Amino acid sequence: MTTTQVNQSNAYNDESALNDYFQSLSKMNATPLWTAMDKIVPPYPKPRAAPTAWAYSVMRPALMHAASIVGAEEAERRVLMLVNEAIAAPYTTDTIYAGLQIVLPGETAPAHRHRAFALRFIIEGTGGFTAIEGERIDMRRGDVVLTPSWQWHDHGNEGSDPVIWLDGLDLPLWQHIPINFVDQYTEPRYPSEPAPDSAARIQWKIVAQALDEQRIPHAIYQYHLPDGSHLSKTISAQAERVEAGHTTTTSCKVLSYIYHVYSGQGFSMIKTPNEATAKRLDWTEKDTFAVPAWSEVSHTCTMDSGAVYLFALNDRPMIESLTFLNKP
Ligand code: 1HN
Repeated sequence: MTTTQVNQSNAYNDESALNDYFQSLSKMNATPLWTAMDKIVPPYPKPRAAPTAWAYSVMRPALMHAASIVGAEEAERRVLMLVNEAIAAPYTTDTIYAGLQIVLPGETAPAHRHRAFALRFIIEGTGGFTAIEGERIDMRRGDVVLTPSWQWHDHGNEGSDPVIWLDGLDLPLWQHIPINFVDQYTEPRYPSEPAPDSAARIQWKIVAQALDEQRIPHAIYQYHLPDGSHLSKTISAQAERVEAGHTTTTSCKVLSYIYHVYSGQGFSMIKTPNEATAKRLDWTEKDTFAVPAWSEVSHTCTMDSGAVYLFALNDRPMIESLTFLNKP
């Protein structure tokens, strides 16, 4: 036996020799793959996110509190980030960030632009607007307003009540691909003209109509741009209608979602690949909840009459462009 062979077998039997070896590796900026393989390539998908819910009855007073301690202009964006209970900000799911933003009457959230894509779902208030690259777009409840990458945008409120909306951004992606940054405009507002027909706004009435035309207990509508493409290359959105008393068929998609309840009441059962049992999240109008990737999900409308209308951000464009929308 050569000296090299003896040393090799000793190294595998003697724990302290193994530790010495691992320590010597760390000085080389190296580490064994074989002790970390199952973490790096797990035997089943392992989203870090957990099902998490944010009740509007809790979040709205917290937003009003924020509005009492910092101005919109001073804050740049006065937002409460929705932090997944299992991952630090800016992760609401592993791939999607969401936050709740408030602008008081007379305030301006100043003009800036960034690489990240944003879309907003308007929750309450009248008189709010977003100016996007010179187009001034009114924000009305249920509407979606898009802010494509690198377009100047500022927000204002010319009404008499607070305007509150849900922001959805592709921020998690840019934690891994660090090419997102912000550019501040020289003035608080970028010059803009009213643009009532802007393609950057998708009105709720169009979406609700598309859902109601599907005469089935569980209707789904995928938001799209006029050319049929997703709302961005990274994140997009869908809306769903669930009839009174109905529970949707449990389905398990590759995607992750951030749901927002436009109207109605009910609950969702969400079983992530990490848990043996499903978690029940109860929700009502204006609540928000996160659904991790690869989760088994059903939604139940608990109302006696009418239907629940759900809005959801999703990461469909990213996953689809990687060709992994369907499971193997
Ligand atoms: C942003 O620009 C807005 O324009 C909201 O309203 C949230 C979170 C991170 C980075 C930029 C907005 C944001 C953001």
